[in-house]
Amino acid sequence: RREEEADKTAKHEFWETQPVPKSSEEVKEDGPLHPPLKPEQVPKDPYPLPPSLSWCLVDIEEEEQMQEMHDLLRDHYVEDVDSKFRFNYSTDFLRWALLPPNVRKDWHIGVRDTATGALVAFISGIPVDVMVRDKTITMAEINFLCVHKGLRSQRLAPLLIKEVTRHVHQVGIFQAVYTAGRQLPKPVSTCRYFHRSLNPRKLMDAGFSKKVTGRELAKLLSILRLPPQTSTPGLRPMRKGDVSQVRKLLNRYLKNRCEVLPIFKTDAEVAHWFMPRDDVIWTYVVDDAEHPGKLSDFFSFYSLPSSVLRSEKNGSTTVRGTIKPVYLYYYGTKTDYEVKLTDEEKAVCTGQKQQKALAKQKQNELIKGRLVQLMQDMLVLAKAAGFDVVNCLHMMDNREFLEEVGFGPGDGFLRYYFYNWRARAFDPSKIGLVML
Ligand code: NHW
Repeated sequence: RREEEADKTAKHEFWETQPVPKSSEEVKEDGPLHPPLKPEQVPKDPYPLPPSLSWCLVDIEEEEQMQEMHDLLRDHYVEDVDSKFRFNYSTDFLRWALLPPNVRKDWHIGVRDTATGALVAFISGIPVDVMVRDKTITMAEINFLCVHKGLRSQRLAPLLIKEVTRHVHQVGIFQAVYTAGRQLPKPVSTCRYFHRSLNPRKLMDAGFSKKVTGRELAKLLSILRLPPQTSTPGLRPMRKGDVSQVRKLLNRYLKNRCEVLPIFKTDAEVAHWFMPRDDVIWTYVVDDAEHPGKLSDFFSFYSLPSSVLRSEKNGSTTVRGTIKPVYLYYYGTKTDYEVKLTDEEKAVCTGQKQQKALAKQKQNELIKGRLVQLMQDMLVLAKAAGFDVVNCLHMMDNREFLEEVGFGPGDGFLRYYFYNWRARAFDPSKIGLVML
């Protein structure tokens, strides 16, 4: 809140020139800030860079270029406020995140040092259909904006953003979605990070969680203890033959529960985003014992390690280890299908409105119970796979199970933004789009 208030009067030399609402604006209606541009209104040439720097496309299907991009992010991407941790995305993860079936390879944009050829900055986008309340909009999902530490505060980020915007405009797309930890004009939602520790001792040693010893530690270890095996009958890893059912389950669940959600139009997209990949993404389905082959639920999580940093006397940082978190990705359950009221309930609750409210309440209770069970199993699987902590945001239906399965609130927040789309604010539980 403090950051939001401060931002109302902050000066944003760049963002003030962009089609986003001002931080002080009270958004009352959804809609674009500017209409689609005509092809001749989209600049043909790249934005000028200082002569020491040059634009390039980064072809991440080429092993060497992928490695360069990976190394740039490994050494210069997102850190926490105290510079204790830095995301360390694997090359397999980046391939997953940036090469979906509908990839636009000219949205993988880099900046090189003209003299040495070294990659010093990057920004990327992937196309995504996002439903925002009742509208489905084709957008660019922008991610992995990164400038080498030696080139910070030189207004390179605005150039990267304008350049990717130009490429996106060229194919007739005029909206984007992005997230950032920091406050900018103007978030449509602010979600808090929650953490569920699986390996408390390691997290304490790494400085990720508060150190406790003796009795307190024993108590914590006992609270966090997990059963050795999962408990949901029919739970198994997702297979190729599950793709189309997962697609229907997921689209339906998100539409029913959220107001900002991706639409998975094809099986190919679902196969890309959900089929298990070693050390990247895990998806489990529940193969209903009563109707074999009919899936009733699924959930997924992905691995994103963080380097543990040590600050040196000269102000630089070195890596002193790695923590292995998984992040909750999407899930869906059929538990929300047709909630029927009993005759007794109907007799007590006669008005149509009241009955609808009661049905909704029953639905929420059912979903909550089911999610608690599924997420407990997710923790068991993540622990068995050797992970240290499960992270997620306070979004979708997550608040229904966070406390029950031992998540606690963290210090971090993730803010959701649209470019050229004004939207009234969303409660975090209405956000159904997970950004990697
Ligand atoms: S958020 C992760 C961003 N990356 C990092 O935090 C990595 C570490 N930091 C850096 O590499 C996920 C640099 O600090 C960066 C800024 C590059 C962040 N989003 O060059 P200057 C994403 O990737 C504004 C948006 O001097 P710098 C999403 C800042 O407010 N704007 O700063 C990315 C200021 O503008 P202002 C950000 O520190 C979404 C200006 O940049 C920002 O050397 C991008 C300063 O530039 C951020 N995270 O480099 C938007 N961080 O107006 C996409 C700073 O306040 C928009 N700034 O003066 C949509 C485009 C497509 C549209 C299609 C229709």
